[in-house]
Amino acid sequence: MAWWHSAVTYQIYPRSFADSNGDGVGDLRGIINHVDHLVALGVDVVWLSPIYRSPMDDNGYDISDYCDVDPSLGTLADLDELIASLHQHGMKLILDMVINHTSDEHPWFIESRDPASPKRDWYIWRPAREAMEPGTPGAEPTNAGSAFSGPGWAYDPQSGQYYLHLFSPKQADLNWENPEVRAELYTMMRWWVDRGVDGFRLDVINMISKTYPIGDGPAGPDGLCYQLGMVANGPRLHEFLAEMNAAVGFAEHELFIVGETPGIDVELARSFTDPAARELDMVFTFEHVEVDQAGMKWELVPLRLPVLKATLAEYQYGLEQAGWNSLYFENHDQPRSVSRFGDDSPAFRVASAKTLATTLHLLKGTPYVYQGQELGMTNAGFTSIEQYNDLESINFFHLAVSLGLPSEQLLAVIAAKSRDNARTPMCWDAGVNAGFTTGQPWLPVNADHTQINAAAAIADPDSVFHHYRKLIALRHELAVVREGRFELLLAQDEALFTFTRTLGQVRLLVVANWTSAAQPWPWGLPEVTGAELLLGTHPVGAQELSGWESRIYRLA
Ligand code: TEU
Repeated sequence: MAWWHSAVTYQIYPRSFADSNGDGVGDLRGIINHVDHLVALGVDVVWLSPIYRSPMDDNGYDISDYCDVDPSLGTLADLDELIASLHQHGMKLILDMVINHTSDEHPWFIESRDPASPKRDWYIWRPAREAMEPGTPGAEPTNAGSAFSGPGWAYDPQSGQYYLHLFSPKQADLNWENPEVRAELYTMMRWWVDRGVDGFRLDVINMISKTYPIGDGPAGPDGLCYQLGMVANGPRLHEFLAEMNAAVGFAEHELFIVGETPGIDVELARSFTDPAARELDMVFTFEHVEVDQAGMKWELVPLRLPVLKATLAEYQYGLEQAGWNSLYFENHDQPRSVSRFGDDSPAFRVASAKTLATTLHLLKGTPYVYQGQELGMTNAGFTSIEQYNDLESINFFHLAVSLGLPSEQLLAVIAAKSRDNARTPMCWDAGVNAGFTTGQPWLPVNADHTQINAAAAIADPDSVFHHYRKLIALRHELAVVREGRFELLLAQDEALFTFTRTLGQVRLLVVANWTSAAQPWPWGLPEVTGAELLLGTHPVGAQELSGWESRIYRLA
């Protein structure tokens, strides 16, 4: 059994975790100062969102130097100290590796802009669309759209051609068809392994192999094709992943490797994470975080629990024989789950945050806790576009306004789904700026930090924090939680999420009420008389479940 089968991972978004020098931006020293919080929670692996030198167009997912730390976040020495501190406490650290694209300020790209440069072919350059004046609207080589709205090609007057950028124009896609590019990236990744890093989260890794020739696709309202899948999951993906695994020594060094793979299905997930393939250990899939949208993320639809259950169950069953799941409801790209899937009203915030955690952490796979999730932090509640920092949200707003959509409606949708909901500063206490900084925070602190903060949660034995601590301890103690076979029950129930986990003679039953209304104890569940209640959110009384109540039983 791989070591990460019993691990729980904690994701840190460095800009928003803790600021140690009062400049309003979180930093590595701030993380070092709070390692005790991670120890108290009991997590095993820390995933750091990008800390490399970057113009911060996309908050670090636009790297200009892979082998240095951005001065706004600290120094290489700080990172060494953090790695040493985590290792000293028995924890591991994985870095976020963004190798589908670099910043347009990376020396490689700057060189590549010269058509005669040996690095020209390190990126994806194309001439303007036939018979079109380069640099004019519509002259882009294809109608590929960027994930951040607008064309996915940018014109470079210096070389008279366009380069591909599936994200912002300041994130130029690398040409992985070029073996020099791959070799250089593997060398860089080995450099980090030699420095003590225990693994990587690989950003949009299923986009490194493009499907060529890149052509026009079905046009959206602005004439562009936003189906990234058109370009992703190319024919050489497995080859590149296996090559990277061998070249960097993923399996050899038992590194923790999780790939972010938007737009894949369960078959692809199994093919990437089957240990026999020696490609990835696990992947982040997106189907379960797209159940409350129709097509694009901004087209909201009400969550139907049977749909979410079916999606999660498909991956539980699909990766039972081979492969391994990543379990998450939150990260730096998703809104806060208690506001999205739960009920963040004062009456139900704590119970729903706990019950979302119970449901996720008792599934089979490696759970991810995103900073603040262990406190039940809520969405930001921004009301004007000026409050946002995230280019995905801002660009979408302006595109939609230009297409005639009313800004109030747009602000409501963005308030619900924006990535900035996850990026507001971590709330450490009820003080000024929630103890995040002594300066002016780069993003507003949640107004409800006076109630929702780490100090209050740790002081309250019945808090969301201590519920997470108990769930993490259950995974460490019980093999059935780590390895038990999953079975969904009452699949069509609109209110309850119930399932069992079985390993040998040991069987667990999880019953979770995903509504704010009390629900009668359902028919058809295994008998709980004589069962041991391992963890519950409410005092167990009547044959009913209170709003957002959940229970974990070890059946007799
Ligand atoms: O995200 C890729 C990705 O799938 C996201 O764009 C996602 O679809 C979107 O944010 C949902 O709102 C990764 C990183 O996690 C993200 O932070 C980066 O912006 C992006 O890649 C480019 O590096």
